[in-house]
Amino acid sequence: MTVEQLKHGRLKKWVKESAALMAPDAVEVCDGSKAEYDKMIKLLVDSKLGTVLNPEKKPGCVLFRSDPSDVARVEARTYIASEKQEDAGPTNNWCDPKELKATMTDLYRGSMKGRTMYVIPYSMGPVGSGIAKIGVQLTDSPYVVANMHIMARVGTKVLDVLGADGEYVPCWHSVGKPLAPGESDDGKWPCAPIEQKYISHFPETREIWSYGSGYGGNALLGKKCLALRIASVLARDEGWLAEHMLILKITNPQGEVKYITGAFPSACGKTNLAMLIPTLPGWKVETVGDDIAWMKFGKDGRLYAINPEAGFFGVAPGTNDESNHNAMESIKKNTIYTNVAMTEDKDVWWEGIGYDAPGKLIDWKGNEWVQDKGNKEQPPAAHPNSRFTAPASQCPAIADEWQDPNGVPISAFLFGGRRPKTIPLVNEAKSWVHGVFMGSIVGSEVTAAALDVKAGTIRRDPFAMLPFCGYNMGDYFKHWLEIGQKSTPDKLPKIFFVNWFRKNEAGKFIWPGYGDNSRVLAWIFDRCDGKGGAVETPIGTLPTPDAIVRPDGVSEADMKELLKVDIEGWKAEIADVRENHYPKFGDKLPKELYGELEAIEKRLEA
Ligand code: OXD
Ligand code: MN
Repeated sequence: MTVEQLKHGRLKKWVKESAALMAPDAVEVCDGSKAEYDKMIKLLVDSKLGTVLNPEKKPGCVLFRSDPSDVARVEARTYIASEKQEDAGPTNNWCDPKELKATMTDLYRGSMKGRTMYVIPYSMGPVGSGIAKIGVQLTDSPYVVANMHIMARVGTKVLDVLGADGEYVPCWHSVGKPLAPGESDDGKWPCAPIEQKYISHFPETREIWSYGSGYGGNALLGKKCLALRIASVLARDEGWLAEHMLILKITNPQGEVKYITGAFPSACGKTNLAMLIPTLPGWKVETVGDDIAWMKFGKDGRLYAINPEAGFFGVAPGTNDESNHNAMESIKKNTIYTNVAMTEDKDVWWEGIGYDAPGKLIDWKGNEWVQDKGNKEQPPAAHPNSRFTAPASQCPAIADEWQDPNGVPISAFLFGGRRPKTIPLVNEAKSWVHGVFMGSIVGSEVTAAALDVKAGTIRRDPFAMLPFCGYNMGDYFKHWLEIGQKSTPDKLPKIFFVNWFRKNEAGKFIWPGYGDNSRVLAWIFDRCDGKGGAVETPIGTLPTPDAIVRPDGVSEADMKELLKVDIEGWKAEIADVRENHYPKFGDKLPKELYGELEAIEKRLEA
C-alpha cells in the first residue's frame, strides 16, 4: 500500500512529514502478509546481514549477527522526557522534551537516505480488543519489520481498526546509518555509535523516538517502549496495570483452572516459568504470555489480563530441553535468531543448549570458534544476550485463551528475584498493601559479569519495572495502592513473594527450580481457595513444612531452611530498604509503605 492510500488523514500527514525529514528513497506501508515477511528476509539475506539456516534442521529460520555495540537494551541511553523532571522520577534518565527533540531531529534529518521507510501499523493485544493499543512505527530496518511481524499484530487489519481518525502511538525509528548512492550494508549491521543512540519516550504526548540501534528492546518499539513505558503512563491515567509480568494458566488434577501473573527482573527465568512442565502429577501449566501483562478490571471486580505481544523474544543461552522444552519446540521453525553461534551445517548452538558444540562454529562475531572446555576464559560462542524471536502460536503449551480479547481472570501475582539468602521459597502477603510492599522491595543478585558492580550485590528492581516504568516510581507505588482500593480483597489477586534461587553454605542451589516450581504453584493455587497448610509469621504467611510436596533431592532439613524466617537476615533486609532503597523516592514514597516497613520491624522484634 502507498502512503496516498492511507485513509487516516493525521497518520498520512505525519508519515509525509517524517519522510520529508528523514529523506528515505521510498516509503512503503506494511500489510503484514507472509509475502512481505519473506521479502524482508530476502532483502536482509541479499545485503548479507542474514543467513538462512539449514532448512532440514531449522526450516524458515534466519540468523543475524549484530554490531558488538548493539547487543542489548541500552538503559544509559533510554530517556523519559516528561515536561517536568520530577515526573520521570529518580530511577529514569530525564531530558527536557524540547531539547531532546531538537537534538534528535538533527540526527533524524536525512538519516534514511539510501533506504526505504517502512510504515508498520501494529496492535499490541488482539486486534480490536478493548484492552489493545495501536502504534505506528516508522523504521528504515527490514530486520525490525520482520521481527515486528512476529512480536506484534501488524498490517492492514490494524489500519482497518484505526479507521479514519483512531488513536495511535506514533513511533519513530531509524538505525542512524544512511547509505551513500550505490552503497549497501554488505554484511555490516547498521547502527549509530553508542553516544548517538537514543531510546526516548515522551509520556505526555505519547510518542516514542528511537535512534541509532537496530536491536530488540531498543528497536521493536511495541514491546518495552509502548507496552511498558508508555502503557504504564496510560495505565496510571486510566486506572489499569501495564506490567513486566508473565501470564500462566494452571490446571489442578480436578480440572480446575486459575491464571497467575509474575514479575521477575530480566534474566530470572520468566520464560521458563511461563512454559514449565510440572513434575507434580496431574497438574498442567500452559502459557498465556512470557514478558508483559496488561490488566483491567472486569465488571465482576476481577482483574483480567492480556498478553499484548504475539511472539517470544527470549534469551537463547541456558535454554535447553530440560530448562525449557516448550521453548525449544517453539523455536524449531520460522524463528529469527540473533547473535547465537552457527554450526558447520548451519544449525544454531549456544552455551547451555544441552550438548557440546558439534565441531567448528562461527561465533556471534562471525569468527571461527572451536570449543575448548579446558579453558574457562574462552569467550562464549553465543552472546550471553543472544535471542530468538518466535511466534507464540508455535509454543506447544500455548493456552487456548492466549488471544482472548477479554483477557483471563487473574487469581495471584508473584514477585521474585535471585536471592541466595533470607527470602523464603514462597511467602503470601497478609494484605494488598503488604503485597505492594513486597513488590516495591523486589531485588535480584547481580553477577560481576552482568554489571559493573560487586558480585553478590542485590540490585533493587521494584516490581521488575525499574527499566520500564514511564513515570516516577513513587507515583507508581501509589498507583498500585489505588488499584487495591478499586475492588474487594476476595476479588483482587492474592500476592506472593517467591524465590527459586536459595543457596546453601557451599553455594549450591537448595531448590531445583524449573518444573519443580509447580509444587510451589500448587500451594499458591490452593491458597487462592483458602486451602493449603499455612502459618502466620512476622514476614507473611508461609507454608507449613509439609504443605509443599518435596521433590527428589530436597531433604526435610532443606525444606525447613527454604521456609525458615531468618530473623537476622530480614532485619538487615528491612534496614537496607529503610536506609538505601526507600529514601531514593523522597516524599513520593507512599506513607502506607513506610507503615508496612514499621509493622514488619515490630513483628521481627516481638
Ligand atoms: C527483556 C528484558 O528483554 O526484560 O525481556 O530485558
Ligand atoms: Mn522482559
